[in-house]
Amino acid sequence: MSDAELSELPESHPRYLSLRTRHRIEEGVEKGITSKQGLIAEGRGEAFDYLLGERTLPTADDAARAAAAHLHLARHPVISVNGNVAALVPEDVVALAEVVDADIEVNLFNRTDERMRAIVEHLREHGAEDVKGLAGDARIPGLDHKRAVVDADGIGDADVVLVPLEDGDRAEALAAVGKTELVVDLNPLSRSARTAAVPIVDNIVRALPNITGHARDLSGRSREELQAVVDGFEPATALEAAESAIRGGTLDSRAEAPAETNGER
Ligand code: PTJ
Repeated sequence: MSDAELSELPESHPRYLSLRTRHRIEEGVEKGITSKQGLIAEGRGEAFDYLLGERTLPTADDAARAAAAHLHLARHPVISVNGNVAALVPEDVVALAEVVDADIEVNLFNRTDERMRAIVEHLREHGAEDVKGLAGDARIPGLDHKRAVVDADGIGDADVVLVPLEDGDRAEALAAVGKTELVVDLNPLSRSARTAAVPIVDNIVRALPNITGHARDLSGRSREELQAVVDGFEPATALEAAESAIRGGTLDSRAEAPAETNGER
């Protein structure tokens, strides 16, 4: 879809948001930010989102709040950015990093120098000041060469990492070295979602602003209050709720209003 076609599409069109999201991914591929595999990943995500009713489940909202509490409690939080995340939500990544004082690091499944540089530049254009990932001077053990590359003073040093749309192997490898993983993935059956301390089964375009909304709301709370939010979240319950919404959803339930959240939409 071209820019002109998108600008002519009324916002009332039932697939407006989905088409706008696709358009961002298409643009990402054209700019050399998103990989071709990213197009396939987006299609898969879209199918899950359709079955979820393109809404934030109450349990996904709880997960977003727990993720925000984890990010506030962290010694060194890092938001990992891949080609899909950079294309879809660059301004939301920058906003969240600012609220929770996190580093932003580009970390790619299909790592090339050109894509790394294009994504760093794209994030800078959207307001990021310091973007990590280019140093690539540390390795996550247990992964093949390129997927293992991280910055020693970024993901290498992080205690909490937000990894949206991660591939399962790397999610497992990060968890194996003791990092707390906050995962955004529309597939509740994926290994990344199942490995995560906090699986947020929601579309990244809704989840990131929602985490930021919760993070703003939780700013200034005591460590005890934040810990209570973390302790009150049950990953297994959130995964079960998402799976059951996907398997049992009907067109009627999909038409229900989205869950009330503290996030900005
Ligand atoms: O930019 P790179 O090189 O790091 O590559 C990124 C992709 C996403 C291509 C790579 O990590 C990959 O191949 O991932 P997978 O294994 O296809 O997993 C992507 C997961 O993200 C799937 O479970 C999708 O359902 C999910 N997903 C796709 N789009 C969204 C999503 N989850 C949340 N929001 C989305 N918009």
